Amino acid sequence: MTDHSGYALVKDAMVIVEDDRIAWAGPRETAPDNIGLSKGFYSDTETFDCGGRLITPGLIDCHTHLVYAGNRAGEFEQRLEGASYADIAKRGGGIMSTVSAVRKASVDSLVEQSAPRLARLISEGVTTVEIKSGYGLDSDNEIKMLKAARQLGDEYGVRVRTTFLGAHALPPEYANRPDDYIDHVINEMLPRAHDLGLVDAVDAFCENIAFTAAQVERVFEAAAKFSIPLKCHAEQLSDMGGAVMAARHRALSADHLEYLNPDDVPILAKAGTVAVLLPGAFYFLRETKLPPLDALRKFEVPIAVASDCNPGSSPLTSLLLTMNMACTLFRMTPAEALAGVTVNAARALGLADQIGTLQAGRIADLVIWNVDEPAELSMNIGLNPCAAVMTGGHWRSSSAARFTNDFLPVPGSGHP
Ligand code: DI6
Ligand code: FE
Repeated sequence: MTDHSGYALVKDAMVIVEDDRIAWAGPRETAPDNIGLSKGFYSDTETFDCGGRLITPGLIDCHTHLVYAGNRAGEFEQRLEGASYADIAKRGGGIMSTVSAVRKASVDSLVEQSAPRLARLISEGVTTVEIKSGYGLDSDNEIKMLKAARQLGDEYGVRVRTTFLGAHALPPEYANRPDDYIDHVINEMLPRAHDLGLVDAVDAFCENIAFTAAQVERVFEAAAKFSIPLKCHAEQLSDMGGAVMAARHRALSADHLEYLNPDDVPILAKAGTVAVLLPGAFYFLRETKLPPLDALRKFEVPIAVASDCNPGSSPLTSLLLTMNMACTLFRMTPAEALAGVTVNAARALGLADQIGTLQAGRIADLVIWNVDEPAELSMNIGLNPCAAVMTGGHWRSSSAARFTNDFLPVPGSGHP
């Protein structure tokens, strides 16, 4: 007998959608017969029999750098010959090589080059994607990236949250002057991007190959003046104290965390900061130090899981494969992995009251899966059992048409 307790799974369930929202969800036999009646809800509604298939919230990829130009296949080869990710960065490759490619690209070219990555994610039931800037490293180019991210969301009918990551790496114009660059981020880049309404959150790379916790803290103080929510790349390659500093600033999330000291975990718990784990980067960089999973569980820090889709450390465009990696590499349970790409990912984006659960009042983003058990979503490597996707109360027709194998959401029986 499979234990489904961790999933809050409801057998023989019904979801009632009204406009763009879930009006009710629960066991079919207890479905209210009066919901929406005042609006003639049942007279003009369509019903769909999902044939007993699993329904989950739309998946949320809460940490990506999927807008970029070019590729870093050469670095992949160099690493296979023994160079480390940090060595390559110190030689001016790594993030800086993508910066050169992005600076040469137009918004349209960025959209065109990034679209296949987004399409691949959404083919697996992703309905919300966070996309960071961070490969422009000056105002115009960071803004260009954020515009490309928003345009992708509009074109693909997926909710895109844009994060300003100006403090991702030190651009060549500011070589050996990191504090001057931070001044520029604070005084010029962030205010301009914010004025254009392009910044949903602010992130920074706190790392020995990037910025210190004190430098990142200055960016966070500037963001706080605009009331912009915070996120932090912390403790990926070394323990720089970024996660604790981020928690002190009540950041939505601290991301990566392989080198987080377990003794610091209670500080994240107290702040309500989500731990976003990125097993794709752990895998691709052949990291061996595991994030402090036991301490995160013990202190009940919400754990999200994301692709970190980027050209250097995680060229990963599958959230289902990311869930598999979270289980196989981090020993997370399949139920934790599913929570990591739904309810906890929503928290990491500050959207927990809108998306991430199948619950009355939430936006009707949901996925119907051709699986018997929810653990299959994390177990399979490369199979895509996504049968149909609804975003904001609408069936995603392109997805249903393009990616369905044996199920199409056509009106059927099941009227209450
Ligand atoms: N950590 C990461 O894993 C990505 N950025 C970051 O701060 C990697 C970005 C890249 O290598 O292009
Ligand atoms: Fe990242």
